[in-house]
Amino acid sequence: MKLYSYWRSSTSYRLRIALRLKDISFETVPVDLLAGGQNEDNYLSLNPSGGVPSLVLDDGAVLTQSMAMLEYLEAVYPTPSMIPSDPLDATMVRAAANIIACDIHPVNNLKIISALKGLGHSQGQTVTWINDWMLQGLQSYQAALPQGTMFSFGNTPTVADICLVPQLYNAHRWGTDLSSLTRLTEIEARCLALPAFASAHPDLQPDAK
Ligand SMILES: N[C@@H](CCC(=O)N[C@@H](CS)C(=O)NCC(=O)O)C(=O)O
Repeated sequence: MKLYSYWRSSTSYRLRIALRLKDISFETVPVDLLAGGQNEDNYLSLNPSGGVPSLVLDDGAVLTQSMAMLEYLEAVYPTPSMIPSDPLDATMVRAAANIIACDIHPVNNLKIISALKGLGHSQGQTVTWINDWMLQGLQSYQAALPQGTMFSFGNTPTVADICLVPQLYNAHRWGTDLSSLTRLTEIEARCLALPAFASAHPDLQPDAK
């Protein structure tokens, strides 16, 4: 498998964690988002949305959209599981993951921030924008968690944690005030103690700068 990705991309980070958790070997193909690699014709032919990640399977099939890719990996490589088998539990996990994937990430994506700057907003204003959406979404995520679990849901990581840890990486990077979110930072520390999460960290990727 080839994972087209960018070291600091949180959606790419989700895929790296899942692939490592399931012990699936893959090759990293860097796409430099700051140099516009996502908008070059050869990349757009893989992923017409101009975003990373894209996953090219050994038979040449191209998968896009990180949440759909996580579902694919779970279906084809079910062990260890990252989505509970009980439909109600699975829905709770997916709902928390989607707070990050649908409510936080899209409004903070590079192309949105560039568009805000194009409309005349300053760097300071866009950082305030990023942090406002991040805090609001992460507070909702924390409120959605059951009490007393080691990870977001239960005692093993799920797709919710796989979305949470990359989002918290962004939160640290942009200086989001996490003082009201200690449950999340405790879960983050437990996740990062696991080799699959630790080895997926942006700083350890071949294209890290
Ligand atoms: N919903 C897509 C989003 C993909 C996406 O936009 N990824 C970001 C990086 S985290 C990106 O490539 N941004 C490029 C840009 O905004 O130009 C997914 O989950 O895969």
